[in-house]
Amino acid sequence: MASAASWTSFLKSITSYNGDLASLTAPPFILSPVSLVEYSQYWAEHPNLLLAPNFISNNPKTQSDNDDDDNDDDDDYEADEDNIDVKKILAVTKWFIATLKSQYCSRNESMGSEKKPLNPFLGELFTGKWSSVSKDPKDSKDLGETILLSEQVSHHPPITAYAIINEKHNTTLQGYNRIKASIYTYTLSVKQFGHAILQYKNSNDSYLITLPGLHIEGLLAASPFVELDGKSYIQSSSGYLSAIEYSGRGYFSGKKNTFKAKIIKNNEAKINLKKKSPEKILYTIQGQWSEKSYISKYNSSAKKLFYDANLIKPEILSVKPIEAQHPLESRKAWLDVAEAIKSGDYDLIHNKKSKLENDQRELRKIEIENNTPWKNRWFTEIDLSGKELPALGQKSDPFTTLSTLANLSKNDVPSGTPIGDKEDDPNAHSKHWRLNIDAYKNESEITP
Ligand code: 0T9
Repeated sequence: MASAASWTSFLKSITSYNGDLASLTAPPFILSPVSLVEYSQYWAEHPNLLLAPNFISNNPKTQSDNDDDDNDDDDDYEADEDNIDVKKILAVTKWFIATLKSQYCSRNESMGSEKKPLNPFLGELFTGKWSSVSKDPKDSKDLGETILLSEQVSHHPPITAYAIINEKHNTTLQGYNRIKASIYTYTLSVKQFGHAILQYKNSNDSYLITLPGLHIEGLLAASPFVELDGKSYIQSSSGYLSAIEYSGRGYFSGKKNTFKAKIIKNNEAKINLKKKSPEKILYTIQGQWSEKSYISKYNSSAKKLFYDANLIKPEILSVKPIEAQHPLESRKAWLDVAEAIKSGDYDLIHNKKSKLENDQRELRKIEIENNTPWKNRWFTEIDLSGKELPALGQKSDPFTTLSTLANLSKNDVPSGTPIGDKEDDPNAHSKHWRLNIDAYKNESEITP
C-alpha cells in the first residue's frame, strides 16, 4: 500500500519534470544501488565477440564450406562471404547486437524491472577486468585480459566516459555518453549523445558506433522497462555501414526488442535522407536483439541464424573487493547509500545520499576558492570543429573520417544524427571525450 501511494506521488512529480532527472525523488523500491558509471561494463560482456574481428583472416573457402551450404542449419553464414571487410563489419555488428541485452535488459533480469541508477559524482571511477577464458565453449582462442576504465567526467550535465582495452590483441573501444530526457504523458523519452570508437590496431580497422534513442515504458504499472527506438549506425574505416533500426512491441512486428540491420557499402548509398535511389543492401539482419536474429544475403531468401542472445551467458567483469578500492571508486564511495537502498529505509537512503552530495558541494566550493578546478583522471575533451588543426604530432581523430563517410554530424547533437537533419544543430560545439593514453599508462594508484 505504502509503495503504491509513493509511486502515485512520484508519477505526479514527473508531470512537472524540468529536464533534470536527478531532481526526481523516486520511491526506494525503484532505486538501484548501482551507479550509472558502472553501465560502461555492458559493452564487453561478450569479450570473445568484441575481439572476434582480430581472428578474421583471408582464408580461402574450404571445400566443406561449399558442400553443406543449404541443408545445414548450424552452418556459419560467415563461410559464405569472402570479402574480409564485409566479414569484419558483420562480426562487429554481431558484437554490438550482443551488447544490447546487457545494456537494456540486465536490470530487469537482476532486479525485476528497470531501476533509477545512482547519479555519479564528478570524478567517480569504475574499473574491472575480464579474464582471458571465453565463455563460449566453441572458442578456444587466447583472448588475453580485457580491462575497463570508466569515469564520470562531468556532473552538470552527467557525462560518463569509458575505455575498454585489450593489450594482447591491440584492441580499444572508447566512448562517452550523456542523455537528454523528456516526458510525454507517462513515457520517458531519452536521446543519447556521444558515440564509441572501436579500434583494431593490428589490422588498422576502426569503427564508429552511434547510440540509439530509447524510451521508458511501464511507468503507470510501476514496472518500467526500456524500449529502443530510431536508428543507430556502425561505420567502418573500410567503407561499410551497418544501419540498424529499432522498434518495440507496439510497432510493426508486434514483438518486443525488434531490430533490422542493413549492411551497405558506403559509396553505393550514403545514409539517405531523401531515399531517392534504392540502396544496394549486402545483408539484412532481423529479429529480436534480446532473443534470436537471422541474416539473409542480398537477393537470397535463405535465412541463417545470426545471433541467439540466450545461448551464451554474459561474462561479468571482476572487480576488486571494496576494501581494496580507492575512495573515488564507485562501489566504495556509494557503499553506505547502496546498503541503505537494499534495506529499503527511506530516511537512511536520504541521509547517506545527502552526506555524499554535501561533501561534493563542499569540494566544488574549495576548488573555486583556491582556483584549483577538478582534473579529470583518464579522459580529456577534444575539439573536432576543424577550426584548429591538430597540434604537431597529434593524429587526426577517427570520428572525423568515419562520421564523414557515414554522412553523420560531427557536432554534439543526438548520436547518429545525419548531416542536415532537423536535429543537426549547426551551433552545437564539436567537443568529444577521449581516452588520455598517457594518463592510463602512468596510472599507478588505481588498478582494475
Ligand atoms: C548508457 C543505458 C543508459 C546509459 C541509461 C535512461 C536511464 C539512464 C541512462 C542510456 C548505457 O550504455 C545504456 C541504459 C539504461 C538507461 C537508463 C534507463 C533509465 O530508466 C534511466 C533513467 C535516468 C531513469 O532512471 C528514469 C527514472 C525511473 C523511474 C525509471 C526506472
